[in-house]
Amino acid sequence: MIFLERGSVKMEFITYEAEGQIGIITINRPKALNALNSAVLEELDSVLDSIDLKIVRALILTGAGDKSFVAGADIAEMSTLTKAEGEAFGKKGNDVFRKLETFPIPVIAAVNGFALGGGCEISMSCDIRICSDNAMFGQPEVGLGITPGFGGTQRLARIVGVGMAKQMIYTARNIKADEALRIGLVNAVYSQEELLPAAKKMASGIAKNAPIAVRNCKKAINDGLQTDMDKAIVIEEKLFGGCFETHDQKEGMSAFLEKRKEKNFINE
Ligand code: DAK
Repeated sequence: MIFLERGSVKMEFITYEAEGQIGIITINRPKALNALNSAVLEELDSVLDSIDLKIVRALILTGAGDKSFVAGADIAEMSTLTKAEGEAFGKKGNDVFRKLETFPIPVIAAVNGFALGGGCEISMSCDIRICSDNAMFGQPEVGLGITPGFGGTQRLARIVGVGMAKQMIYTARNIKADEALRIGLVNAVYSQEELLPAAKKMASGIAKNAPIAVRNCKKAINDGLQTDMDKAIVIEEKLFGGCFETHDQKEGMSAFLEKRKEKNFINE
């Protein structure tokens, strides 16, 4: 891992740029359309550990180039795996995807092309997906003789509903950006040039808000979805209560009462 200025990092397949309160992770393996092999997954895991959460308030995940976000798990690497190795590979992916999903700050997937198999799955581990007009989503695994192995059977159904998820997974049919928008897999579609600026604008909008409150919202939504409504409401109550007595809660409410637009949220 090479540490560059201002918290940026360069690895073989991952680059991380810190732009103030926003972090941008780029998966950079153009020869294989940014497919996820073990090394990419390990680097992604390390880069997440290296992010300074005192400073960074929102993350963007994207792929290098203008053709592919992530074209899936690496088929060449998977092709020779034994059952045990397949399970270990699945665990490596699932652990890092879960780290992304439960990462304390919001993560926006800026999907700039193919998001197939593990690529669609990694985008679904992010909080929010936006894409370019050349994006293509799909879970082609059953055509390769396997099931989605990085959470696709679970997250797709939660995001787009059971019927549509089953249709996409059983037919292995890829869908274009406009259909992904229609079924709610992405929140917005941009031209390729506009995608990253739009992701940065959204990330900046998030970063302007009280960071502890934003983190608690992420946790409340994620944890609440895992349980029934009675328990989910208690989760919300605790995280709501957790915001009180913080500097930022006092600052946010004082600014309102003083009719002041500028707010100084300090993440404390
Ligand atoms: N893996 C490895 N290499 C890939 C790749 C992939 N997923 N996708 C593309 N590449 C490589 C191609 O082999 C090619 O390499 P060279 O031949 O040049 O050396 C290079 O990237 C450019 O690709 P193409 O020449 O094919 O480019 P095209 O524009 O013609 O086509 C494409 C682009 C994205 C439509 C096509 O490459 C494609 O269909 N790629 C495969 C997409 C796919 O099926 N993805 C899903 C992979 S399966 C599990 C864990 C994980 C998973 C499952 C189980 N467990 C352990 C439980 C996840 C599975 C998947 O993700």
